[in-house]
Amino acid sequence: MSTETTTDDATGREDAAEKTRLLFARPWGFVRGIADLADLPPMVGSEVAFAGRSNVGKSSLINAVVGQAGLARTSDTPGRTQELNWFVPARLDERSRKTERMTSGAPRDAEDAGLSLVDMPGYGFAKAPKAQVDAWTRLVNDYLRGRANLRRVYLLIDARHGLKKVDTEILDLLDPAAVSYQIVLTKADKIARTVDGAPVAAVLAATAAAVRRRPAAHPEILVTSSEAGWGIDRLRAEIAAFAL
Ligand SMILES: Nc1nc2c(ncn2[C@@H]2O[C@H](COP(=O)(O)OP(=O)(O)O)[C@@H](O)[C@H]2O)c(=O)[nH]1
Ligand SMILES: [Mg+2]
Repeated sequence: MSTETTTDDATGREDAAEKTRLLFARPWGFVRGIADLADLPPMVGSEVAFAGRSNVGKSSLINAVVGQAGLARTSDTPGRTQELNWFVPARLDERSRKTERMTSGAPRDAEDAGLSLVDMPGYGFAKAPKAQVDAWTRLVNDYLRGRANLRRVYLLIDARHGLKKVDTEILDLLDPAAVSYQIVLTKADKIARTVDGAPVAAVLAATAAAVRRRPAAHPEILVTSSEAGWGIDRLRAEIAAFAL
């Protein structure tokens, strides 16, 4: 009995690893950017979204996860992307089960993959006019509350700074929306030479303590560096598990 269970577990792990590998071996592409809720794409498959301050590393993390440097546009200029951006993988070739080559017209299909990644507009950039902040809040709030297929929001926090007041305001928005969210520390390479170095451990502990009582927060916090590749495989595996 126990032997059977162990074998099943091992098979399950192998299947999950293969599902992850196949999902991110596909060429991913940008499908849509929206600034208005009226333009939301239909709910197809699961969605996983990346939120965080401008410049925290959202686009870089998406690129690292899909293994495509230029997919989501990264920038040193904060506050440029005021849109929700959708990314989905190319459809699998059913006969060979190999990925199709990405050409500009390659078919991309959230239904086939059962998953879309959403790059959310950054917040917290300095000197934003109130009207822009209000528009951002409305867009994000409506998206968070109206998206039944949104399985997880990864809230990115710069490992150098930890949670700031503006991040806490986002947590206050996420909790009542009842969307499961998880904190991801980014740019860990900027404070330590290893993924579990002492400076990282300190921010990790402080951040975990800050979200402990938050109802929709996933208790575990991920440490990543898109630059060094830290935490990327782990994140891939978690995201692939959401694919339908
Ligand atoms: N050292 C380091 N720099 C990073 C990392 N991730 C992003 N960056 C840099 O931080 C800046 C902002 O990244 P970006 O992904 O555009 O942030 P976004 O505004 O949240 O999408 C860019 O200059 C990136 O090269 C990382 O893991 N390590
Ligand atoms: Mg970005």
